[in-house]
Amino acid sequence: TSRKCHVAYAKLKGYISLHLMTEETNQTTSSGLTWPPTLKYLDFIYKDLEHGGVYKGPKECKCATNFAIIVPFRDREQHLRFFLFYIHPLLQRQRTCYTIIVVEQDDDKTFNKGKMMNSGFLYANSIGDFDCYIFHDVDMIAENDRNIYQCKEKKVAHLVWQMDKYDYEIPYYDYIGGVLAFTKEQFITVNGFSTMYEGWGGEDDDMMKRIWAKGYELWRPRKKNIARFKMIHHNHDKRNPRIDDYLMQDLLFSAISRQDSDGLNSLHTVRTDVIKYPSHTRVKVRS
Ligand code: UD2
Ligand code: MN
Repeated sequence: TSRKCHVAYAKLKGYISLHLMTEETNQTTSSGLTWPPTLKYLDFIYKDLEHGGVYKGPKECKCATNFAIIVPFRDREQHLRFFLFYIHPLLQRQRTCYTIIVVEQDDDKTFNKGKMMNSGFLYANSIGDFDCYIFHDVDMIAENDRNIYQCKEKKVAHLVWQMDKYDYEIPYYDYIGGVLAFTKEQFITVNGFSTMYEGWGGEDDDMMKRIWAKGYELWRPRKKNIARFKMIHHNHDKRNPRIDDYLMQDLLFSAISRQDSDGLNSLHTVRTDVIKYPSHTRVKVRS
């Protein structure tokens, strides 16, 4: 099958109605299934994938692109179950090949999202050659499958524009939370995410400064209602307290001067385990 397959845009569903589907949790559906599906059941649904959440494309053609979907994770099993239920069919409808890599912080320290994402990038790099690395919050569910998951050669792609949490308005222009797509060259050039943000907040604003400092611009799907996401409702996580405001200001103030020494090249995490489930690869990392 040398024919390259490209997304059949017209066949994409557009809106996927999500409202009820992600609010009513731990229900048992009429057919007796737990909702959201258990990880065990998800492994059954995706049993035909190559283990580790690897999709190599439809039979009739060869994928034009191969993506690493990198998900920072800890203590969010229910969100992960929703995420895995929705992301596989969406990417397959978009005719792209991919590997789902869930990077789980494997210690009791404050959550460090930057370190988990950088570790995910290094792991992905060690197992294959990807055209695009998509850093994806576990609780973000695309509402419109015409939001093509993609990287851009010259710009960093931010695939979120409207979110239910903000009444589908954009919070502020240079907001880049949720789902961010880099080519390998872009991510290495910005030296990944800062590893200094222990806890909630700041690492994405820091990344915006890094992107600009290295001469990249941001790209977003412009058409209204394409880059629509639902963030599954959640409270703050116990082990991810908000970073002290003064520390966050200091870190953001020194973001550019620190960029070339704080990130991919200063990551001292330890990979403690890699488990290949049918639905995803779980990479455990001590921060
Ligand atoms: C916003 C941003 C997020 C990040 C965060 C500040 C959006 C859509 N997202 O998300 O990108 O910048 O602010 O840090 O604007 N996580 C875990 N376990 C934890 C804590 C976090 O798995 O205990 C992961 C998970 O993938 C989660 C992500 O980190 O989706 C971001 O954390 P959040 O969802 O608590 O933060 P939120 O929704 O304010
Ligand atoms: Mn969230």
